[in-house]
Amino acid sequence: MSERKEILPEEGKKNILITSALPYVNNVPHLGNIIGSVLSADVFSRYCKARGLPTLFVCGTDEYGTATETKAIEEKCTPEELCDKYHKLHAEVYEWFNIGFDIFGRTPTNQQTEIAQDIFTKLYNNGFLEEKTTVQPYCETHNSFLADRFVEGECPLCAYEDARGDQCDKCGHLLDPLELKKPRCKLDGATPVARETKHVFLLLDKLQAQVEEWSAKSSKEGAWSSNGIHITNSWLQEGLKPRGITRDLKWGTKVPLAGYDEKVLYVWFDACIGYVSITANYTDQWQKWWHNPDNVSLYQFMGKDNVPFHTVVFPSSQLGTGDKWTMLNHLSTTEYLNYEQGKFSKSRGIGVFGNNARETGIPSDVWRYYLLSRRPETGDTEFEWTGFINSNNNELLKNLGNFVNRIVKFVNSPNFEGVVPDYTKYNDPEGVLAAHKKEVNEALKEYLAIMDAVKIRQGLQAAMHISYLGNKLLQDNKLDNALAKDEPERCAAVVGLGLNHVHLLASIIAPYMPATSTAILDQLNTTLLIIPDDWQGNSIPPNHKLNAAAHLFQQIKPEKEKEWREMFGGEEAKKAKAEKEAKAAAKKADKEK
Ligand code: MET
Repeated sequence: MSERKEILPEEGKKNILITSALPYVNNVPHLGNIIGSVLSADVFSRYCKARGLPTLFVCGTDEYGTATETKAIEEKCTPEELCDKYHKLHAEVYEWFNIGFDIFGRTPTNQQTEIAQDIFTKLYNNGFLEEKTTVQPYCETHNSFLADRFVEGECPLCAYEDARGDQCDKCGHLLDPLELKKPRCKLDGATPVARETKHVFLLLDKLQAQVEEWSAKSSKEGAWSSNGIHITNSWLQEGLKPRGITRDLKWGTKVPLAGYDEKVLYVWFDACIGYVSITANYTDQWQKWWHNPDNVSLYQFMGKDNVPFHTVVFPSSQLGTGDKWTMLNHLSTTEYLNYEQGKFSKSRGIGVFGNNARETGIPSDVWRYYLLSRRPETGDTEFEWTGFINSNNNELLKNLGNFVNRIVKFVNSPNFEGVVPDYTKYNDPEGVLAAHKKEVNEALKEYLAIMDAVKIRQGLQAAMHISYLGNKLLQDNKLDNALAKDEPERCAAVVGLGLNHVHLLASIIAPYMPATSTAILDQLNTTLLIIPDDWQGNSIPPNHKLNAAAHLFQQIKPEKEKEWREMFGGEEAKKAKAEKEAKAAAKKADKEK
C-alpha cells in the first residue's frame, strides 16, 4: 500500500469523488445494506476508472455515538475495542465482495476532530449555532444521560409496560421519555431522574433559504433519484428547525466550546464529516477533493433513510461555514431489499448477512451480479434463492460464460493453436461484420449513457446485451471447424472480431464482476481496455498469443435452493418445516389406519 500513487483531481478533467454511506460499526451488514450503498458505489467507481477518469472512492465505518457506547458496555469492553473488532469484520466482508475502496477508513481520527471542530467553530462564529438548556433523563447508577431509546417504562396512554422512551410499540404513539410512568434505565434498571443539560443547536432555520436554493439547483443538475428529491422537499416544506448537535456522551468528537467537557458532537452532525476526514487520512491534499467544486463532481450513494442528513443537514453545515466546498452533485438512493418476502433480521437469524455469503461457496461475482440485477432503485425488491440460482445457471453461464469459452477454446484448438490469426485480410463482401460492429457501437453508446446517469441496474442489462451480441456473432457465422477449413479468411475475421468483442466486454462487465473480468483478461493474455466512446475492434492484434480457456462459471445444482433456504431462514422456517413434516407424517399414518 505504501507504494500506491495518490489519486488526485487533474486540471481540465472530469474528476469524480464517490462516497458510500459510512456503515454503523456495531452491526454486521446484510445484503440489503451491501446493495444499498457500498456495492452500488463500487460499480460506479469502477466504471469511472474504466473510463479513465480520476476517481476517488471513499468509505469507512461510522463509529461514534450512543449505540457504540452501550454495546461496549454490553460486550464488557471499551468503545475502542468494540470498534476495532467490528471495523475488521466490516472490512473483511467488503473485501470478500471485492469492493474496491480507495480507502476504507474510520471516523475516530485526529483529522476528524480537526475538521469537525473547524466546521463547528466557523458555524459558531457565523452565528449559526445557539446554546439552549433542556431537561433530560439521567441515570445516577451509571452516571450518564440517557438517549430516548434507553429509557423504558409504562406508556402513559395505553399502560403498556415495555414502552420505549421515544415510542410505544403497542399503541404506536410518539413519546417523550420523561412522560413514561415507572421509568427505568434500559441498561441497569435504575430509575432515571430529570436533569438540566445544556446543548448546542444548529440553526437550520437560518440556513433554510441557502439550502433551498442550493438543492433546487443541485437536484436538477445532478439528476437526483426521485425518492431523494421527495424526502428533501418534504423536510424543506415543513420548515427547517434548530437541531441539537451535541450529546451527553463520552464516545465522540469533543465540542470546542468552554463548558462542554462532558459532551461530544452528535453523530449525525459528525458522520458526514467522516467522508472528508477519511479523505484527509488518505491524502494530505484532501482539500483538492473537498474544496474544489469547480473541478470535482461528488456522487453519493446511500439507503433512503440517510437522505436528509446528506441533502439538508450536511449541506447546511457546509454553507454555514462560508467556505468554498465541493457539495453533493449526484444523489443515488435505494429502497429496501427484502429477504424472501420478509425482512432481514439478525436477531431472528433470517436472511443472508455479509459474512454468510461466502459460506455458500458461490463466488462473490455471482452474488454481485444477482444483487445488482435486483438493485432496489425505484421500489423495494426481493432476494430469492430461485432467482439467485437462475441468474447463475441461465444468465451468466449460458450468455457470458458460453460466449467467452466458445471462442477462446476455438482459438486454442489445433486450428489456431492459441494464436490470433490475421483477421485483416477478409473484405466482408456482405458487410456482415461491419453490421456487427455498428450494432455493438450502438449498444455501447446506450450503455455509456445509462452508466453516466448512474442507472446501475439498467447498466447491467445493457452490458449483458453486449454479451448476447457476441454470442450472436458466433452463431450467425457458424463458427466451427468446417468454417476454418472451408473459408479460412472469413473464419479468421470472425475470430478476430469475436476476440476483440470479448476484450470490450471484459471492460464493460468489470464494474459489475471484477474477478470475472480479470479471469477473461487472463485468458486473453491482455490488460483492461479503457472503455472507448467508439469501439474499433482492433485492441487484440493478429499474432497475439492467448492463454488456455477456462470456465468462468459453474452450474449450481437446483437442490441447493432448499438447503440454503433452510440454512438462512431462521427459526421460523425451521419450525414451519418441522410442522409440515409432522402434518405429512400424521396424514400418512391416518391413511394407513
Ligand atoms: N452510519 C449511518 C448508517 O449506517 C450512515 C452515515 S453516512 C455519513 O445509516
